[in-house]
Amino acid sequence: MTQITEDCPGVRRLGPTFGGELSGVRLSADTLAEHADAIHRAFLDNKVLVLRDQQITPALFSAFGVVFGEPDPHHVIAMRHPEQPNLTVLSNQDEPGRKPQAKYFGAGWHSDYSYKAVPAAATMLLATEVPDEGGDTLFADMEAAFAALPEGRKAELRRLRVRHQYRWSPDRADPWARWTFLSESEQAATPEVVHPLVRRHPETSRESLMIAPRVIGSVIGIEGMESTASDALIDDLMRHAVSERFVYRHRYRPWDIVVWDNRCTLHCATTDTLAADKVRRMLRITIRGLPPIPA
Ligand SMILES: O=C(O)CCC(=O)C(=O)O
Ligand SMILES: [Fe+2]
Repeated sequence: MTQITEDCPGVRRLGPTFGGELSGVRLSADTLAEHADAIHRAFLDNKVLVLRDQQITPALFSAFGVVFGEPDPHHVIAMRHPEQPNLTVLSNQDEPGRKPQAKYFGAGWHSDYSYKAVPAAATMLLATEVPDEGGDTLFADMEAAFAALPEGRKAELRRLRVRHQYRWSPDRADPWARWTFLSESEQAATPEVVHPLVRRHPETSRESLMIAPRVIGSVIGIEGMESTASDALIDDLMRHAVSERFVYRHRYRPWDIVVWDNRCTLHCATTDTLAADKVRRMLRITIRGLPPIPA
């Protein structure tokens, strides 16, 4: 059934509580400015916004990113696009100069740059090479997940803060394996930071859970809480947040643009289970946010 979201004409709902496909937009250098407001509004309303069939150049994709704010390229320098410094190139293939782990970038639930003092606002991918199957991205609606909790629980959670540090690693059993993936200066650029567990969105004012799995989501634990209790709380919140009723699975078509709001969603790449002969390449832009606002 095609459902049009009430507040945003031209948008078809994709996921259970969020996710929208915006139609009627063909991006070009001439039309970008004219569409910018509608795109930005649809992004805020839908949290994950999809535009189909946008066969555009890296330069135009880079210009598209600026609609959402100031680009903030990934700290792993080897992943950057050679000509467009704001773009990262994601690939599940062995690419020159890259560590093999880079093929599984983002496999595991997380919110981009949650391990930084200033996390990402939006991230967007342009799907330049898409396998015939697999390589989907999963998204979870962290506003809906928070809203579904009992009031007493919400009040308790609003008082907590979470310790984050960049720990992404394909080795689930060894969170500190990140040190083999990052250079010394990249390590120095990612010290521990503390963020509220419940954050308020700076543009929509809605509350959402800011949590991710402990090892792969760059979360160390709840501030001031003994580790067994902290681990149990985080695992429990994660089970809740990524249950089917809050999750949208995006299956890519070539030249999809997918833009997500890291301030109210989590996402998870599935490239770790994609067969090596299924080629998947994406251009990626991440937009700088603000320090998270406690709810
Ligand atoms: O490749 C994907 O599906 C998502 C990768 C990711 O986590 C990101 O680009 O932030
Ligand atoms: Fe990510």
